[in-house]
Amino acid sequence: MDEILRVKPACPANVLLLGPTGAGKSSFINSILTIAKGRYVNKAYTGNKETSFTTTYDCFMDDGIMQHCCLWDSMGIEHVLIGGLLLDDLEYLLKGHIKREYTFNPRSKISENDKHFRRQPRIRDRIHCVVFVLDAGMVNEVIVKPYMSKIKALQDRAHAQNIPCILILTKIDERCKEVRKHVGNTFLSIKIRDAVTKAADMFGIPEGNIHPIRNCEVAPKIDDAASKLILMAFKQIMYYSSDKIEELKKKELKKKEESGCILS
Ligand SMILES: Nc1nc2c(ncn2[C@@H]2O[C@H](COP(=O)(O)OP(=O)(O)OP(=O)(O)O)[C@@H](O)[C@H]2O)c(=O)[nH]1
Ligand SMILES: [Mg+2]
Repeated sequence: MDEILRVKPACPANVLLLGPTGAGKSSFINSILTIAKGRYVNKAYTGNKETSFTTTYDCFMDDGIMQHCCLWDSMGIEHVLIGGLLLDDLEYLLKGHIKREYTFNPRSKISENDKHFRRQPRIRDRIHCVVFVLDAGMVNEVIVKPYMSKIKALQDRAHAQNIPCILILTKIDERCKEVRKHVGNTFLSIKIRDAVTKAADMFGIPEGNIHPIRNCEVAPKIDDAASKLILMAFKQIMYYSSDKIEELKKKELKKKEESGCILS
């Protein structure tokens, strides 16, 4: 937690959570808020529905470890062609065009005349890190296949803008019974190691950027082993976001110098 507190980006880090419906995006936000507060928090509504439970774009901030971060909860990805988060909306999200409280329409992208559309986003409005959230039990070619093309396309959009991507594998307690008994067994579990290796292969994300976690809300007590895994992921999210903000600031400064707006 001390290391996270030492990360002080030039503006709050905007972190966008993406992933299939029911993967645990909203639960991950609640987990970080829970650890930050030291008690259970349930601000980002979670639940199980066939279509996305979260339909409104919302941002979560807090004090402590969350003081320099906004976690953005978005609508889930669905494997059907029309449904869930649209690629066009994602493009706008990444560039910071969509304001808080926009309700996604899975049939059509946001209109540029919508009151939630920001015409000229600044660096502080852009997304600085993308976090893909996937159920560890889904890391299996057959199950994840219908989602693959959509997830890859989302990844491509983030890569095109050079936005760092991290992958969170949730529900490790359901993937391995030894982990269910004690989350401290995570790095001893062959099943979890296999899920991480497979995910790295399938999505082309380095293993160091993949974090197996168990969300807090599923246990009767907040436990240290589960919190540590979540904090490790969050620390990397903060480091990467901070680097991205620095890069954007440098680029903006260079542009201003080149256009003669300021003396170099
Ligand atoms: N066992 C277990 N259940 C989890 C975990 N994380 C989330 N869940 C459960 O999975 C269900 C879906 O979680 P959400 O956080 O609502 O998922 P989401 O990705 O926000 O889903 P949408 O908003 O529908 O896109 C909830 O019932 C959670 O309690 C976990 O680590 N382990
Ligand atoms: Mg949700």
